Amino acid sequence: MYTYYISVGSNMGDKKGHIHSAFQSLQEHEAVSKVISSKLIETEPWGYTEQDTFVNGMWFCVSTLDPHQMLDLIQFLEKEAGRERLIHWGPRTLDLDIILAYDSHGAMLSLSDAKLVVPHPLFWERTFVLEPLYELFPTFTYKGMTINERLAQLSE
Ligand code: PH2
Ligand code: MG
Ligand code: MG
Repeated sequence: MYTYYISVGSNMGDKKGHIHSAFQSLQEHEAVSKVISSKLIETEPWGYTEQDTFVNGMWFCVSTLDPHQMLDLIQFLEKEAGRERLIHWGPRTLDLDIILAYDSHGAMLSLSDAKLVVPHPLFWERTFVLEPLYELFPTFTYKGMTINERLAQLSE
């Protein structure tokens, strides 16, 4: 059994609709026993700023799928939402990123290969990831800092 924190984002078409459909598909998947969503928030584009505002959120998910199997599943859900990979960090109907992963003992997984890097290499820089993560996991600390301390630092 694994637990995941999966960041969700959309800034094209029916943004909340894409997110809700993917949430339902994940919830109905036989290898997924639980999915909890944070609130969805509207955020300004980060990185590549010449694009529409995003709807962002975070999912907590319990599954027997290992990280690479989970990656395959969320990439399938992105495809179902009509995702095309055109511009790096550009507009997308649905983006699902594994932010954190834990094994059945509650140990945080660190992995890095050509397909997948966990924890997500940029999550600690992004308020649109940290705000919804805080809602689901307020006690999380990283590099000796709480999420709230990091958010304060990022807004300086
Ligand atoms: N995703 C990106 C790039 N920039 N900005 C916001 N606000 N939300 C996102 O989900 C986002 C972004 C690449 O994954
Ligand atoms: Mg992303
Ligand atoms: Mg992505």
